[in-house]
Amino acid sequence: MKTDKSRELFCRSRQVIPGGVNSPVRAFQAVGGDPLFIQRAQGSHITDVDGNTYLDYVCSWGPAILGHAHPRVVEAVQKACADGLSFGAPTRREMILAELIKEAMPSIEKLRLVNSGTEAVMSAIRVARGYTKRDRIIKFKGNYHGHSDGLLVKAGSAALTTAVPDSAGVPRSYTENTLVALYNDRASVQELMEKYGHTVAAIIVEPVAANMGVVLPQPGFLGFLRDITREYGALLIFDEVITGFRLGYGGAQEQYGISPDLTTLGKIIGGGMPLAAYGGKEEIMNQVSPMGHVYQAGTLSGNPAATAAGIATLEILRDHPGYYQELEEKGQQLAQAFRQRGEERGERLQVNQAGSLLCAFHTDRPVLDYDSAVSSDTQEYAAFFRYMLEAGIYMAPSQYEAMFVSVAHTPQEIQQTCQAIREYPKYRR
Ligand code: HOZ
Repeated sequence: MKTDKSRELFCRSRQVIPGGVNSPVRAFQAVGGDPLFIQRAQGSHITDVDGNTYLDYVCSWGPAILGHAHPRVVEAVQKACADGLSFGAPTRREMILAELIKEAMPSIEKLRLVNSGTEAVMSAIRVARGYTKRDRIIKFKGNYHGHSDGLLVKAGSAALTTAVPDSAGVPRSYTENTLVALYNDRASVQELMEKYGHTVAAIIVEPVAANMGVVLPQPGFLGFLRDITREYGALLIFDEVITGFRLGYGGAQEQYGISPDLTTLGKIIGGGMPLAAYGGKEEIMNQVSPMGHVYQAGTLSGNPAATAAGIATLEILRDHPGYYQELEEKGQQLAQAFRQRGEERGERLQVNQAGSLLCAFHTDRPVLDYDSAVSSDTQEYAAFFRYMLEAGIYMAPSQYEAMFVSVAHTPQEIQQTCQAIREYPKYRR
């Protein structure tokens, strides 16, 4: 496989962009080799600048649930662009997208559109603090909520593989109100709440963790968080940037039957464009300026092209409820292929899957939390990643990300992937 052009662009990029990338995981540091520079993507495939085409399981890290460049989404964006790219004034599309989101997630009575998941979470936390008049928050070790200062504490995603779970450049005073509990460990939450509960503004959680690989909530864990936050008058924030509109049209909150006070969304709601949102109970969201005293603003918030992509994507998903069953089946088939390989070859493999999100960890410990996730043999993952790439299949370039499946992956492509997974020869470079 020729990758000369990617390599050349990577060399040039490194001269002007730190590490040659605009988001660390893209640099392939966790798997070795140089990143592929992508020329275009269509449906379930991406093509690099050297002309190599791959079956894509990164799916832009989640947004491409319909596959890349869905014709209806592209057409909606083109139409919006022709009318102007940004106005910094209200539009009909913003309202329609907000209505669609509210309809899908009854816990969201009002919402604000922003540009990225990081911004959505940062704003939701500010609202929680403004509403409760409390400063502390609790997050979970290995959960990732974007790169705002107060949340870069024991974070997941590339913060995990680049060894900066606590980033330099974040003053200690910015994180002293961030308490860290253990995912799926009620006792650790209970302990913090007993000590600090009446000063805790919110507990924020990825309802299905998808930034330390995929880790499912244990039965009752999310319900426990709902109860304990109510008990102490704190808010429960579901970070559904990844799970929203992916686990089902109503997100993880619908799947697990839990109604959070605030929700953050991103990825799918922008249909591939930079768009995110935070929302929740009306009384809480009415704290946001200009109604209330919690300030949050943005020149490109509710951008016309991004909202057009989001509306088209959500309308397609809403009108095809069967897609979610198909995605679940595809996820199960891929998970089963990993399990079969593990059993047949006596390999240490733990497979976690929730709908179209999945991850195979190279460890013999069931993966329920951060510590079990990092017991995974990342060199083994790196070898598997390179093998899959050679087989024309593009996986996340890190053990600690999810494998994303889209509506565009055909049954044949899933079978082809399952075969490649099963046939993975155990080798190391
Ligand atoms: N935080 C994202 C993965 N969980 C990274 C996205 C990107 O590099 O595009």
